Amino acid sequence: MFAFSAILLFFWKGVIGQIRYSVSEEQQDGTVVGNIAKDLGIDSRTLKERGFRIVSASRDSLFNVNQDDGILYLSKRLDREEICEKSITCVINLKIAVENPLEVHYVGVEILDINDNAPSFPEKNKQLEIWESALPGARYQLQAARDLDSGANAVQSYKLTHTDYFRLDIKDRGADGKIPILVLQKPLDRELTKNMRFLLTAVDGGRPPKSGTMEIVVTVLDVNDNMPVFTKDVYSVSLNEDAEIGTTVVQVNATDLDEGSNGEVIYSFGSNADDKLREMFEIDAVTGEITVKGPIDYEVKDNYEIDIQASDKGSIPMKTDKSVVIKIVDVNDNVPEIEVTSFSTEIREDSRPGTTVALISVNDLDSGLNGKVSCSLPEDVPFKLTPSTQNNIYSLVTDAELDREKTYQYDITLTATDAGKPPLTSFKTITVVVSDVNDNSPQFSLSPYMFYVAENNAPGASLFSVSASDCDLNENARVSYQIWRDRGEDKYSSFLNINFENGGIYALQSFDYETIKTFQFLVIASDSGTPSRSSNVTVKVFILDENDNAPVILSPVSTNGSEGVEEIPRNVNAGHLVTKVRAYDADIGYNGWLLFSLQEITDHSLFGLDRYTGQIRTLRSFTETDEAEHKLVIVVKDNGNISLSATATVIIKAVEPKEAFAASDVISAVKDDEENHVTFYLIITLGSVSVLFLISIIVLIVMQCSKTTDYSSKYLQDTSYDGTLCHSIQYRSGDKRYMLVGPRMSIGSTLAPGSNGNTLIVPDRRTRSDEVRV
Ligand SMILES: *[C@@H]1O[C@H](CO)[C@@H](O)[C@H](O)[C@H]1NC(C)=O
Ligand SMILES: *[C@@H]1O[C@H](CO)[C@@H](O)[C@H](O)[C@H]1NC(C)=O
Ligand SMILES: *[C@@H]1O[C@H](CO)[C@@H](O)[C@H](O)[C@H]1NC(C)=O
Ligand SMILES: CC(=O)N[C@H]1CO[C@H](CO)[C@@H](O)[C@@H]1O
Repeated sequence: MFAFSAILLFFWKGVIGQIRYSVSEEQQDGTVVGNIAKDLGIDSRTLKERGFRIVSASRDSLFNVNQDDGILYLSKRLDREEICEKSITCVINLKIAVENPLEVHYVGVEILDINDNAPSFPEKNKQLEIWESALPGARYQLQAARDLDSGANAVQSYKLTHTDYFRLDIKDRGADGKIPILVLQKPLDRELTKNMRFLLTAVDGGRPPKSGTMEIVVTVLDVNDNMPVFTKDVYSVSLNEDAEIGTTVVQVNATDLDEGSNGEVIYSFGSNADDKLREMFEIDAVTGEITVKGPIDYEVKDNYEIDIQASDKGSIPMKTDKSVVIKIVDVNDNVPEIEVTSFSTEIREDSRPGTTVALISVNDLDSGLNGKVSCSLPEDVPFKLTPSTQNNIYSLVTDAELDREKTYQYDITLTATDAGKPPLTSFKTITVVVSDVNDNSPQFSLSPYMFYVAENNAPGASLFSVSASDCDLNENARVSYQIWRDRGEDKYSSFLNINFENGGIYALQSFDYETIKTFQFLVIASDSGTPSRSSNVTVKVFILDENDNAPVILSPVSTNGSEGVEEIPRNVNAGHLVTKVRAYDADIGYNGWLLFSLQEITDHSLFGLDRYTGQIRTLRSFTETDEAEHKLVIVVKDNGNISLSATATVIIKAVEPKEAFAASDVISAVKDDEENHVTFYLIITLGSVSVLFLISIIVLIVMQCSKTTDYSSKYLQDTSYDGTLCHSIQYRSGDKRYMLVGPRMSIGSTLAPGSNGNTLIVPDRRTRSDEVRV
C-alpha cells in the first residue's frame, strides 16, 4: 500500500504538484495515511520548529498529523459509502499549513473502496408460475441484486444453480446495475417436474468476491396436454357364455397425468360400437368396469372386440381409444339334438340282421368337447347303431333275428351325450313296429286229441271240437280246419264232418259200440297266410258203451220166456243142482253184468236161486206133501243205469226115482255136458282176461319199476281189483299216460287229467307199442 501510494505520490507530485494519498476505508483509527514531512522534503531535525496544521476545517476530524514525525493518520474509521456515497472516486482534500516558514500544501487523500458489502436481493424467495405450454425462449425478468459497494465491488455477475430448463441472461443497465433474466431453454412438463427450485446468486467484483442468493421457485401450471393412457396395452379377456347379467367382464383403467379435471378420466364405448354390442355389454363411465348387460351366446358369436374410449374432462378433452377383446368361452349349455330321418315305421320280422331301420343324426350347438356327441342304445334291444362316415350320423340297424311273436314293438330310447363337463344328455324314443310274416303254423291245443263218444249218438249232432291257434297276426293267424281223407283207409272219417271255421266235428250217423269201439283220423289246420302253413293232429275217438242190449236167456231154451221143463227125482237131497239159467248180454261192464232173481215161485222153501250164477238148487228134500210140479219165474237183469231184463219160466217136475232115473241120467248127462261147455268157455274167457290183465300189469310194473318205484307201488293197488268186472282203459295225453279203471264212464267226454278219482296218472316213458288195452 505504501509502495502504491508512493507511486501515486510521485505521479501527482510531478504533474499536479499536489500530494496525494490513498487509504482504504474501514481502517482502524490511527492508521497511517502518509508521511507528509518526508513527502514535503522537510528535514526531520527541523520538524519540531516547523509544526503542521490541517487547515481545511471541514474534514479535519477525519485525519490528524503527528507533530513529531509529520505522519498523517486516521483519527476515526472511514466509510467510503458514507462519505462519498456512489461517486466513483472519493477524494478528501486537505489543506496543510507548515509554519516557519509558512507553506500551504494541498494534500488529497483518496479513500479507497473495499468490498465490504455483499450483493443482496430484494426478496429471499421468488415465486414464478409458468404454464407448461410455455415455449423455449420465453424470458422472465427478475429483480436485480443490489450491492452498496461500488465499482468493481458492485454486482458483477449472476449465477444460477444448474437447471436444464433455464439459462440466465443479464441485461446491463449501466449505473442501474445488471438485471438477471431467466430464459426458458427447454419445454416444461408439469407431469415430469411440477416444481423447480434453484438459487440465483449475485456476485460482486470484490476480492474476495461477495455474493447474495435468492431462491427461485418455479411452479409449472398444468395444461391439458396429456391423453388418458390405458394401464394395459391389450385388454383380452375370456368370458363364459353363461355369465349372468351384471358380471364384471374386465375393468379398464386409464390414467391421465394432467391435473384436476384435465386428469379426470371418463370411459365410454367407442363410436363404432354397434347397438347389438351395447345391448350385451355396458361400461361404467367412472370406474371403467365393463359388465354383462344382456345374454351372451357363444353359438351366435364367439369373439367380441369392443372399442372403448377414455376421455379427460379438460376444456378441450383429450381422448384415447382402445379395444377390448372378449373371447366367449363355450359352456356346455346346449343339449344334443337327436333327429331321426328316413324312418320306416314297420320292419318285417324276417328282416336280416343289418337291415337299416332309421337314420339318426345328432347335433350339438356347442363346440369342442361340449359339442362332441356320442350316441347309444339300450343293450337289451336287437338293434345297434352304425356310425356312418359322415360325422354324427348313425344308422339304426337290426342286430339279431326279430320275432314278432315275442316282441311286436320296440320302443328304443336313443341317448345322446356330449363330452362336456358336466355332460348334457338328451333322449329320443323311436318306436319300431315289427310286421308279421307267416312264420308260425297253427298249433293244436292237444295232440293227439282223445274223445269219448257214447254210442247211439244222434246223427248230425256236434260231438266235439278241435282247435288250433296261430301266433301270427290277422290272415296269417286265421285258421281253418279240414279232415284228412286219404286212400279211404279210415272209413270212419267219412262219417264225420268238420266245421272249417271253428273245428266242431259232427257225426253223420250214430256209432254202435258193439260194432266199433275206437277209430282215429287226422285233422289239418291251415292258416290263410301266403304261403299257407298247416299242421295236423290225430284225433282218437273211443265209443262208450250204452246199455242198449237186453239180456238174452240161452237156457233153458226159451225164446219168448216160455218155460223149460226140468225133471228131478223126488228123493234128491238138499243142495241138488236142478238147473242153471244161462243168459248173455252184448253190453260190457255193468251193462253186461247179469243178476238173477226169482220173480215168482210156488214154494219158497223148496228151491233157491243163486243171484250170481243162476243155479237153481233144492233147499230141502221132498216131502210127501210137496207138489210134484213147481213153477219158477226167473228175471235176469243187467246192471245198466236203466236196467234191461229178460224172464224165463222153469217148470220143475218131481218124478219117482225109478222112472226118472234113466231120463234124469240122460238129461243130466246132456245138461252136464252142455253146462260143462258153457262153464269151460266162461273159464277160458275169464282166465284169458285175467291173464291179459295180469300181463299188462306186470309189464307196467316192470316198466315203472325200471324207472320209478313210486309209481309202480301206486299201480300195484290195481292188482286187487276184480278183473271180471273191470273196464279199464289206458290212454295217452301229451306226455302223461292215464289209466282209467272202473265200470262207468261219463259219456261223450274226454277225460281231463285229475278230474276223476278212478284215474291213475302214470308218467309215460314208454313208446306207443307198450300200450295195452284191457
Ligand atoms: C388404475 O391404475 C392406477 C395406476 O396403476 C391405480 O392407481 C388405480 O388404482 C387404478 N384404478 C383402478 C380402478 O384400478
Ligand atoms: C302231418 O304232420 C306230419 C308232421 O308234421 C307230417 O309229416 C305229415 O305229412 C302230415 N300229414 C298230413 C296228411 O298232412
Ligand atoms: C243214470 O240215469 C239217470 C237218468 O237216466 C241219470 O240221471 C244218472 O246220471 C245216470 N247215472 C249214471 C251213473 O250214469
Ligand atoms: C210170453 C209169451 O208170449 N208166451 C208164449 C210163448 O209161447 C207159448 C207157446 O209156445 C205160449 O203159450 C206163451 O203164451
